[in-house]
Amino acid sequence: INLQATLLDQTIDSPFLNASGVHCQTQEELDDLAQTKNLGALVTKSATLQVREGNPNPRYYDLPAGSINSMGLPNLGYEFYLDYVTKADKKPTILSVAALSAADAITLLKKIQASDYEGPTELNLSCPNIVGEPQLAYDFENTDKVLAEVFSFYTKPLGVKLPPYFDLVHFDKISAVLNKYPLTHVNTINSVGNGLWVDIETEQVVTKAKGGFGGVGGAMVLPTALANVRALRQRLNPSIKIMGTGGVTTGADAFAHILCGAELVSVGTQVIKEGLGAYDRLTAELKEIMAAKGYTSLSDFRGKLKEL
Ligand code: RRO
Repeated sequence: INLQATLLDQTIDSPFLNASGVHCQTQEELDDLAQTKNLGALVTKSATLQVREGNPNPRYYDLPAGSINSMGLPNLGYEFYLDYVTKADKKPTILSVAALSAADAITLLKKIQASDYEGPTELNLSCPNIVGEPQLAYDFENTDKVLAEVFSFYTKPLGVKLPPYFDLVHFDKISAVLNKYPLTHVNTINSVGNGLWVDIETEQVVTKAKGGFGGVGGAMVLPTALANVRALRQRLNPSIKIMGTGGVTTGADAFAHILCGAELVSVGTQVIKEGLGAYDRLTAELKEIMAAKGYTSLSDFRGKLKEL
């Protein structure tokens, strides 16, 4: 059994990625990822033009079946991450950049276009935790405008990170926009934005910023993640690969993402809870399912979900 997958034109030995934001903010964390077995590629924390401290603590909270976060885009600034990915040679790496505003996105991508970096970049159109800023990809017209401007000058490999959609019409609309552009990939889903958790004992919310509203991840978002991978795979040009993110806690969950059409599978909340060893367990579990079914490669079942 081999778990080979591709990232752009590179063959990688495992379909597993970290989810952006998880264990990828500092040099030390990135070095840990670079040395993690059974992690096929890594993605950096979404970067902004300037260094950001992020939202006040508490800003991450474990839930019984997932997590809620209101990190607020803490990061070391794009120059640090651009330098890291340009030098990185241990593992294929994706540079994530966050569009706090349309103008920022353009400025950031112009800097990447002008740099020596030729690898994949992912434009995060879906951070739910910036005070006063909506998630850009819920505004289809504005997303179209930003991408039109981006691709008027950008010629390097570029994908986008999307928020979850919940209506089939919305899948149609975002796909019609994305299909106009030479995107390498779409990463779906970001956390389910603006959830809320209540601590019964203290009668309080559990994260500080935005009155406790935050992005929900982990097991409880798996059906939403699978729906987004499937619905987008059915609508996007075949040249746009799908990176499946959301709700993966077992090898079976990763198998389901790939069956829905994911090329790569990212793991976030579960890695926070279990540590980087999670990738070894997930890999063993995925291989066990494939062996039982007689599959020897991911392409034997990728996208082949059956309907009733
Ligand atoms: O930093 C965050 O608060 C954050 C980001 Br940028 C994102 O894209 N998704 C998320 O759940 N948290």
